[in-house]
Parts: sequence; structure tokens; C-alpha cells
Amino acid sequence: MKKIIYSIFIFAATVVACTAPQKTADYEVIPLPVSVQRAGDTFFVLEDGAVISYPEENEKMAKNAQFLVSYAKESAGLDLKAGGPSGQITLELGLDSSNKEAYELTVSDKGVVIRGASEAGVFYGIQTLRKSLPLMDRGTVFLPAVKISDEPRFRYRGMMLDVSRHFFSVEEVKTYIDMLALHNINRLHWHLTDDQGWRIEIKRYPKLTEIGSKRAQTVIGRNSGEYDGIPYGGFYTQEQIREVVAYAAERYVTIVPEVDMPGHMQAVLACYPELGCTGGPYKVREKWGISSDVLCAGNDKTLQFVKDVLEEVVGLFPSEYVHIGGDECLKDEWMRCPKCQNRIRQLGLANDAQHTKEQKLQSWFVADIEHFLEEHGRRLIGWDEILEGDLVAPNATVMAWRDLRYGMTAARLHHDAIMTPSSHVYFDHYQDLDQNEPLAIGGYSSVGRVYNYEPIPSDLEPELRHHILGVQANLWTEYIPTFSHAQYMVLPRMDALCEVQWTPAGTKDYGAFCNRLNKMLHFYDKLGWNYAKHIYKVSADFALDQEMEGIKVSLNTVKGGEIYYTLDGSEPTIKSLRYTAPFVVQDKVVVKAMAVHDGIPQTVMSENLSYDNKISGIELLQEPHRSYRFNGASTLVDGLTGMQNYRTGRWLGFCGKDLEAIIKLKSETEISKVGFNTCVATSDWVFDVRQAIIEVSEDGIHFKKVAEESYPAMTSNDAYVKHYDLLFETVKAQYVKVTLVSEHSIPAFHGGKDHPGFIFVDEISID
Ligand code: TNX
Repeated sequence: MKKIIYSIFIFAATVVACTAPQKTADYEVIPLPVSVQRAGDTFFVLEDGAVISYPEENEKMAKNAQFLVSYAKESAGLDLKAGGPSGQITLELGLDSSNKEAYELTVSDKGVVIRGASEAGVFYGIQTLRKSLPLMDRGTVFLPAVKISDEPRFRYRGMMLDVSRHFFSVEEVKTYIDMLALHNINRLHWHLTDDQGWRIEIKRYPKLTEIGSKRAQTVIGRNSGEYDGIPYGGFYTQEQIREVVAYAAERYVTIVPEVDMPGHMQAVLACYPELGCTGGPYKVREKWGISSDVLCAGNDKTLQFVKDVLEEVVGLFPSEYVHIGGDECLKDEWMRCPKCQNRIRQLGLANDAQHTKEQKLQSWFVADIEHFLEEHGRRLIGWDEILEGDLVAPNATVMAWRDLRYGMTAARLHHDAIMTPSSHVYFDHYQDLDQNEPLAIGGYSSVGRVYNYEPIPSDLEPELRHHILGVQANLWTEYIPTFSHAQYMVLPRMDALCEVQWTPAGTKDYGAFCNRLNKMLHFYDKLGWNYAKHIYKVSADFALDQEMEGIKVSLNTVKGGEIYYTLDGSEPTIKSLRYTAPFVVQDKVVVKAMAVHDGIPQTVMSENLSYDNKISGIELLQEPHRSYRFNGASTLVDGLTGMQNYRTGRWLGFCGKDLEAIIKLKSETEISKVGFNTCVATSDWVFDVRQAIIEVSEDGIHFKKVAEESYPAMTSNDAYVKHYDLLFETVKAQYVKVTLVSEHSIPAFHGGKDHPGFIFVDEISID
């Protein structure tokens, strides 16, 4: 019977096709729902005129119905109608779930039902239906019968937007909120103030926008010392803020406002110099980086100012959470300032092994603000620096950005934490290593790295895991002057992010995600949203394959593309080998691969692989720095060479320690050379090697030194990748010990003088 019904549909579809296009919906959406179960062979035919019914007394549900009307028009050109006692599409409440954002989407031959545990749940069900619809200008949609049961993994699913470094208009912020809604993201963290511009009208302090929202000019490039000479500014009136808050709320996005303090406040000092330690004069900052001009914590007027501002902020934003920043507050001025030192004495603060008295002064400041916010029924969020100083505000929520360890520390202190590590979810970092990428702040977070991020640290005690409220990605905008560029940085990394935030941990699969991404990219084209196109190129994954004795090469591109590759260094064409499955390479090989989408060849990806089949293993005697361990010791002999970016995962970083590794060869071998590379970036405290020692052994216990070299300390700032070879008389060995001594005491020309520097090392070769 079902077969007959199905055939009738196909027949009907063919007939309809003569007049209007007909296409089938596809439930392979992003974020991937928890469960998608096909319910037999039947379909529901969605056509113009279909009615959406909903509980009419409920305004939010009425708004939900209107959203569905506009989404169906936008995606598939369908004209649906909202309202009516019974419709082909039913939106209803009453799903029994402890997760208030849960929904169920059921399609049968009778129609579509979206039932939510709340109006928000219904909204997410609508988003899933919206993303399932085919993209066309008009026609009929065949919806295969299905039951989708879905709910988010995390309750805090955020994206941050910095509007201080560059300003975005109300319309642009609304589009950003639309982007969030499409990805089931429920928090917009709005970074409204910083050294480079104050962006929110505060009635009691009009100078904040009169003076503080404008900078005279902006530095060119990465603090080049040259300025553009063009005044820059912008701010939101309170009326506009209310408008944006309401726009977001309709889309189940809560705006978490941030007023960053006590650092990142130079724009305030330009307006009210008496709030700084020196009294100024100050100006709105014209370059990037961290300013040592911060709010004076010894001045009662400062605290009053902050509370006055926050009073207006809580009046504008209904969010339970208010973000007070707390990051990167340099203490230089506080150490010199009599008022700050006086406050330190009054409070009886003293240096101890963990914290300085100035760090404790910041904790006191934060705790005071927390108390104020609690009196107003709000909760405080701060960047992870608020953990410095042991007076941490008792109920504060910590945003862990420098390192996920801070999220663990917060949870162990019984504080809630939101994970937003710069190693994975900073969308101002590079997403592709192509030289033509627009200037970014640095770092590297590819779509794949974002996708594979796991927010719950594996060593966090299970009973503390509930403290990890969720995940957020940040868009700092120093190098992002336009909204189109902001979209480019965010899309499609936001797709990867939302699966981290929403989809259950065990069900992630990057290849399947790339397939699902194809439809989203077409959707962005339709909506006129800019996005990074490198995702159409080949993304390659290389992994040491112990069993096959070589490097396993997996090539990916978004669905619909074909991949062609060569292994002899020649440029791939559509006549080259066609990629169908992962393969293993041995020895030294250049892999060049090209994806072709809709007949258009994409930029070629190229990688030099140098697998060394002499090596059987590697062990590290000193631990790499916890942020730069990546895949561990094997990174150094995996046949992949790191390039000029030490955060790609190709390099291992050590700080205060040295690289000390024992490499085991498969059998005793004659050797006479050891090579390695270093990556230097002194602006990030990354220095070159100071000494290299090579020792060899036959038994792995008794070593004899065969080469030793010392290198001079660096004398000026620099950034480069350098290859070193140590030659020695041919010797037979099965174990090779390599020691590369890092810069233990940074030279005087550098701001980090006397501190230990990092060393980054990659690809050790033995010949
Ligand atoms: C650090 S993350 C900052 C920002 C910069 C950003 C650039 C944080 C709390 N502070 O002020 O814009 O790095 O990536």
C-alpha cells in the first residue's frame, strides 16, 4: 500500500512539475538533531496556501508562526498562512521534557506538527524545518514522513561581537542576530566598550558618547606606527539598544552586555580623566593591544561611576548575566598610585605566593561590583582573570578564554564557567593558511579545529561538569572593519561552533558535517551573507598510520565537489587521480589536491610529506606547554612540516623547559645528521634555540654525545622559521636523544626581560 502511495506521489510530483517546480526536503541540517527517524515511505506535500495553526492567545507562538511564514517564503518561495483553528502545520506547546529548549518535529501524510517544551523549543523546531526546506523561488515541497526529537547539549550557546574596535550599525547587529538564530545560538555577548571606543549612550555621563565614542584616527595594520588620519566613531542610543534587545528576544537570543573594567577603559578616561590614576590627559586609543591606563581602584568616584553606568545598563538589558570584563588589567599604574596603595593598606591586602596585592585589589573591585549586581537581581560574568586574587566574587561565572584550564579551575572552585578558549573559538584568528587570506590577529582555528573542540575537559571530575554552562566563540574586531568581513570571519565557523554547542558529543563526524554544510553555504548565498570560501577547497587530514607504515591521507570538501590529486608534484587536473577513499603514502611525497565544484576548479592544496620509515617511536622527557601539546610527541616525526604559524598543531611549544626527546629507530642504523626546525615570533615571547645536543645509544640506556652546538641569544625582534642541521661522524645507533635548549632568560631588548621564553620545534629528521 505504502509503495502505491509513494508511486502516486511521484506521479503527482511529475504532473505538478510541469507547472511548478517540486523538490524534496532534506533533514540533514546543521546543527544535527539528536534523533531523526524516518517514519515510513509517505510524504506530506507542502504547497502555497497551507495554514499554520498555533495557540492564538500566545503572542510568542503567533510570532513563531510569522517567522515560519517568512522563512518558508525566503527558502522555498512558499506562501503559507499563519492562523486558523486547524492547519496543515501545527505549532504547539506541551512537550514533556526537563530541557525547556527541546522540541519534536513530526511529519506524516496528514501534516507537520512542531511541539516544544517552551516557545523557544518550538522556535528551534521551526529552524530545523526551515533548514530542511529546499532552496527555490517557488514550488511544492515533498516532506518525507519523519520524527525528529531534539534538544541542545548546552544551555549557554553564545557568540560575542566586539563593536568597540570597529562599530556595526543597528541593522548589521540585527543581521548578526539572524545569523545566531539560524544556528540555534541563544546568547549574543555584546562587547560594548573598550579602549578604542565607548558605544552605548549613558544618560548620566553624556561625554562617554560625545567624546568617548570617537577616536581621531586608527593605526594601520598590526600597530605599524602609521595612522590613517581618519576620525572614526559610532554609538547606539538607548532607544536603539532597546530595539536590538527586543529584536533578539523575539528570536530567543538574550543579549549579555559587556562593560569591560577596570582595564580596557581608556575611552572613559579620555572623557573623565579624574577616574584614572594619573589624571591624564588621555585620549581614545588609536592603536591595538593592551593599555596601561586603567580605572583607578583607589578612587571612590570610580566605583560610583561604574555603578551608575551599570544601573543604566541593567535598565536596558533584561539578561540575568551582565559581563564586566576584568581581562588584561595591567597593574603598573596601581603599583605607583597613592590612592590605590592606600586602598590596599585599608583592606589589609598583601602579596603572597599566588597573587600580588594589586591582583587582590582587582578581586576586591570585582566582588564589590558583583554585590551591586546581585542587589539588582543580576549575576556577574567576567573573563578568567577574575580568578586572579583569592577574593573572587562568590557567585561569579568565569569565561575561560586564555586556556581551558581556567574553566576547570573555576569549576573546582564551584563557579560556573563558559568555555571560549582562544585556541579553538576565536573567530578573529586565521581560518586558512592561504597567503591571500585577509589580515587577521594571528592564531589559527580552521573550521575543522572548531568542529573538533570538546568543551568538557576529560580530566574534569564528573560531579563538577555541570558547572560548564556552555560554549561561546568571540569575534574581536581589531582587523575587521566591515560587516561583510565580520560575516567572512564567522561563517562557516559558526556552523562548526553550533554543533559543538548543540549536538551530543558522541555523534560528531567531520566528513558528514562537510556534506551538510553544502546546503548552508547555498543558503548564505541566497540570503546575501558573505562567508569564507576556502571551505570549497580540499581540506586534508594527515595521520601517522602505524599499521600501514606510512601517512594516511584523507581529503575532504563540501558535498557535491570532486577531488583530483597527484603525488608527483605536478598540478592536478580533472585528468589526475580521482579521490575516492583515504590512502597511505610512504617516503617523501608531494600531495597536491584540487576540488571541483559545479565545474569550477578551486585553489590547489599542496603538502610536502616526508615519512621516515626508519623511525619506530618517540618519547618526550620534558612536557610541552599545556596549550601547545597538540597530538603530542609524534608531532615531531609525523612527516608534516610546520609553517610560519606556531599554533597550527604542527609545532610543539615548551616554556621554562627544553625539548628533550628520545627517538627510537626500528633497527640499528648508520646515521650522520639530525635536522630540526624552529619557529620564532618574539612579539609572542617565542625565541630561537640556544643549544642543541645530540646523543646516540644502542640500548636506550647508555647514551654518548655525538654533536653539540650553541647559538647566540637573539638581539632584536623577529619572526621566522629556521632549519638546523647537526652533522657528525657516521655512527651506528638505535636510539637518538635530541635536546634543544630554549631561551631561559629573555634578553634585555624585549619586554619579557628575564622571563623564560617559548621555543617551538617541529619535524626532527635523522639521516
Ligand atoms: C584578547 S579575550 C582580548 C581582547 C582582544 C583579543 C584579540 C580578551 C578577554 N581580551 O581585548 O581583542 O585578545 O584576539
